[in-house]
Amino acid sequence: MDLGAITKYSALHAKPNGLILQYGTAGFRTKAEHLDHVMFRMGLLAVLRSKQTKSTIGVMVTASHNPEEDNGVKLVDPLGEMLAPSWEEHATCLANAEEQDMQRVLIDISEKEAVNLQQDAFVVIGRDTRPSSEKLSQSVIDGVTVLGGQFHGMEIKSNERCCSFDGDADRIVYYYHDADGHFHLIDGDKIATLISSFLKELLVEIGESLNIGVVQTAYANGSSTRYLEEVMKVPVYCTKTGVKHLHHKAQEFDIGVYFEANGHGTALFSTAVEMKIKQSAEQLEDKKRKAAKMLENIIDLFNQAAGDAISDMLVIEAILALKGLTVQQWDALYTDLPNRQLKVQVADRRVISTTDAERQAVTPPGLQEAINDLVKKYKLSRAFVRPSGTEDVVRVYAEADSQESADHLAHEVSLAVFQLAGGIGERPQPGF
Ligand code: NG1
Ligand code: ZN
Repeated sequence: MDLGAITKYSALHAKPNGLILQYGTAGFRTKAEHLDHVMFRMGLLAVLRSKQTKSTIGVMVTASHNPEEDNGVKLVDPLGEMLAPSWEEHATCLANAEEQDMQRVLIDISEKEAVNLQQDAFVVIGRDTRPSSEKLSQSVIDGVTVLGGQFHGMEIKSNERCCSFDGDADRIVYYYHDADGHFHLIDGDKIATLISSFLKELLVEIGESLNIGVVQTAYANGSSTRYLEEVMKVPVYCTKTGVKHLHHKAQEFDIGVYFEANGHGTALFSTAVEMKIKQSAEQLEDKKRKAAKMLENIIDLFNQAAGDAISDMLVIEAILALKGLTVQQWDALYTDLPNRQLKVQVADRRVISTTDAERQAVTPPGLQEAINDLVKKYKLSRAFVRPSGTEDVVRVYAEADSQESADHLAHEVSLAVFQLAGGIGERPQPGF
């Protein structure tokens, strides 16, 4: 351990006097401006943990759904698990050590945990896109480097296909940056489109007339619904928000594909379908047999863990490879209608009740009429409001033929909610 270098670099990431933080389930989480020293020190700690386990350690810089001015850091053990409890204590000790005690704390941890300092160390660092995250992850890198560890920051090259999971890996989205640096999101709607179209093609090839249906929520982009119904001729159904509602509906079909726009989803196959396909795979000839085998494999992949982002990814990757589709070609299947989602604070969000899979507000009186009148002002427009099930807010969704119109419509609907459903705090302001 080059103690001289550690002291020198540590001074560049100095700890504010008297600040005490505790490593909890979410790691360290507080205002971003208080976290620089914590990041540097967690870089150091990750190297020690990596040397001790002779494995890769993860460091994730994020405050998840906390407000934008917050940030946080969490260490991830080699099997993707939470940091071992004794190391959580070391993390707290190290983060709270005053500058002059840093060296001693580091040596203590190394001795207590019998860390072989000669061992190589490897740390994978992830971060979110909040404004403070780039600089803070650089502080982690400084910590890793000063202890001689190697690290990996993933670079996104233009036009390269990327995908991300959420924290518990039950959501997936794809994305890429084009040559002009524009970000393109391929959401759950496009994923459902790719998967259901492919499954339908296989069924046609095999010659089986099994029914297939796609289940969406009101948040599905209008273009996706139109494409599925009009181009792919796949029936589409809408349910309330929440995977359990989609799952339930999808069980009504031989093959039910369901996705929320935010990437929760999977494909379900009835037992009858599985049997039929397995039989077909044995009996059919050549091309048909190949298609049946393919379908059998896809069913197996989804059945291993329904609703799991890794199965979704494997199926998507297989489909893209088999069809020879680039991510750009997939993205170009249809163009999303510009849309905007907003939140409104109200005294009691239960005053809003809905029907028609949350697309129509029944109460408070007059709200739906107001929304209808606003929607009429724009082209290709649609808007709805619903009380969130997970946050104390009313969610507003609007889409229209241009981003400007979608933004305006969402704002006007927010004002209607504020006025008619007991808004609290500041009136919704235009602009985002
Ligand atoms: P609420 O807060 O009820 O809108 C959100 C998501 C749901 C679902 C749940 C988590 C949106 C608009 N809503 O629900 O789709 O993912 O969280 O289970 O994305
Ligand atoms: Zn999740």
